[in-house]
Amino acid sequence: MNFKDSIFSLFLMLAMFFSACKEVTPPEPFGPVPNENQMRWQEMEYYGFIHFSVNTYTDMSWGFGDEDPSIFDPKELDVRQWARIAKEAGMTGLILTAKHHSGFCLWPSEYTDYDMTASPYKDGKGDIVRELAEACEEYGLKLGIYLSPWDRNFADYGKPEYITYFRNQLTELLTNYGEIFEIWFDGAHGGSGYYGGANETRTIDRSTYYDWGNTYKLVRELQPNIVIWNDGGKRADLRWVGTESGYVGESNWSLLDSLGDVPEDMLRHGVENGNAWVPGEVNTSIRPEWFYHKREDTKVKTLPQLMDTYNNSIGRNGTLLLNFAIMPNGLIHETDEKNVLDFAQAVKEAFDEDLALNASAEASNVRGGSSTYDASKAIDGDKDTYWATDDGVNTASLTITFDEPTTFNRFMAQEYIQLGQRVKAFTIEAMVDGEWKELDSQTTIGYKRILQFPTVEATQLRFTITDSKSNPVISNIGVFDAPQILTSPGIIREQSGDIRIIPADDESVIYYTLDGSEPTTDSEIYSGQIPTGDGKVEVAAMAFDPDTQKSSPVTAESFDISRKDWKVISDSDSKVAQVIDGDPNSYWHQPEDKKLPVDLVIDLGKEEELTGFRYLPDQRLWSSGIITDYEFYVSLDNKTWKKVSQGEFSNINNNPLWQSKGFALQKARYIKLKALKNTKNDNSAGYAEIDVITP
Ligand code: FUL
Repeated sequence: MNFKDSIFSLFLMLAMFFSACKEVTPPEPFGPVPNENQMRWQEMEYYGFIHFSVNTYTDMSWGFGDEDPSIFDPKELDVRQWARIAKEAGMTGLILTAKHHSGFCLWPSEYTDYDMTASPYKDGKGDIVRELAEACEEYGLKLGIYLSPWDRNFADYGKPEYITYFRNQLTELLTNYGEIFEIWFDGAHGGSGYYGGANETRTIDRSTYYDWGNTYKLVRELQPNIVIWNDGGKRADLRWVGTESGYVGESNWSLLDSLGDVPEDMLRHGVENGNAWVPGEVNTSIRPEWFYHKREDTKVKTLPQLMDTYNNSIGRNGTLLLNFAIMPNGLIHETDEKNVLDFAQAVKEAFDEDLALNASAEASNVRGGSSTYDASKAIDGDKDTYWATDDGVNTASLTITFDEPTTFNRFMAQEYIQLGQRVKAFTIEAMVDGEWKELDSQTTIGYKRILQFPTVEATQLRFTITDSKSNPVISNIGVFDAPQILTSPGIIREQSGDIRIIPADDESVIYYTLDGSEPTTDSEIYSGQIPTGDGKVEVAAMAFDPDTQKSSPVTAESFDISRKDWKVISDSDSKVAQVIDGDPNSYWHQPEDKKLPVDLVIDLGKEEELTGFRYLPDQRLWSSGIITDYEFYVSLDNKTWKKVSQGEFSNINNNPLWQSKGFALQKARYIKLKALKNTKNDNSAGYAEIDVITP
């Protein structure tokens, strides 16, 4: 090599050295990004709700505000039990209904007597907010507060005076109990209430009445690290997802751009090009309702239901806020504890071993060719490192190669959302027997996306981003082999009185009992409709997989008298019988020309003794005609009617479940449900089912 050549090689080496050392700049943030409080909150992922108030003692969904505070008497109250269960369940915090719509305060408030000082608990010296703050501290949980803006007790609710009262209470709660991670301003404003004895209906304009701008300012001054949840009035830090059933849309953008009330569809999916970061929180109860009702002891969500909730919330770029309804004695029911801990165990079993961690990864494009942003950063289990592509490269793929053929059935991806939510569409494929097989094709990712699919054995997995708003920035990819969980069957009783059991899959065997006992593999095998006669019947059923010898949780349903001889006589429409056909998914609506109030009259076929009735609204998403205010009548001759119940179906707008109303024993051949008002304040009335309660 001559001198010229050596100089040239030296230059070349130096040039290569400097280019290797050259810092490749990280991607610029794209669009709105989470602030620090939202980021901290997002990483909490899963936390609990506690519903407890005077209406726990009256068996109501909402207190009216006139409940005697002395009924609030939790003899075995132990908030450490709540905190222990939450911690063991893997939760990161607890949000307490410090004041629900009843107005009753779970702390001694300087500004009202309708609080702990009027309760026999600890002779009026109790402070449940303080006790829970201490228990949360002990168990390493964060504390959140639900303070209902609607107060059905306060005499001045509806006037400006209430806003001062509300802010005073807010100040007490956000000053005296340490750090609060989230404040929950419920959007329900039902109208009627006790209001200091006025017993009337008051309407407010929820976008202006609370002067949210100044209320938020106060909140942030008192708790700089807090996140604000508000489902109405004014956009806050977090958004409701438009349902209390435990899921958010499959496409879920953490963005919004509306300032006032947001349409339900946007709540569910966010807004792709929204101008503000407002991520979704999935709030749902472990029981059908938020407050404790003994009748729901057999209705606690089971492991497969909770797993679905997990996949449809945390697995869809949401957080999960799961509610415990405290019993009148002050404790969480043992079934709720068992089911939530079984769920925690199952989540651990499903996601503890990330099969991608021991694999290798290669990407079709790496930002600046730099090792800082290469594919390995997506499978290193470190949330602070990421794989990114060059600016302008919005489609790319990353292939994971396993050391040996690997079985899996779950895929998890996370975007590095500190730089914005970008991915619009992606596909995953597995290399099975030498060929790529598509496993799933989906839309958004966000903070976390989990996909489930039938188990495959594969040597490679390819993750392809097919559309993105900007160059993708992926912080984590996980691959898991989750154990199978069998889903419980559904049970309905048809109008004929026959029982129909609906399996969740084709392979399992269904075992059932009709005497209230737990089914086992010695019980009867279901092979078709079961005739059960006219009386009441208790059915319990489970699915069993003969291959794995695993069984599902038991579904238990109690049915009242059969509706075989019933006939809806207030309308001759051929479809009207859908309201008594036993199928919760069929429905009937009053003809459009009928205005509220409108009656639905049923002939029971013979005289019966009744102690209540039940109403299930149309179960379709965003259905119209959901009745909120009603009157219920009975008659022996379809001429003389007696009103035996009237009132509201409290939380039916957000949670359209079976509504049960009891009354003193009545003899009746005819029943009449009069719909007075619905959730949308228009003239429609719809029904999925009507039933009665007999002694
Ligand atoms: C709803 C309330 O009306 C329910 O009672 C419950 O508190 C739930 C979390 O929010 O809107």
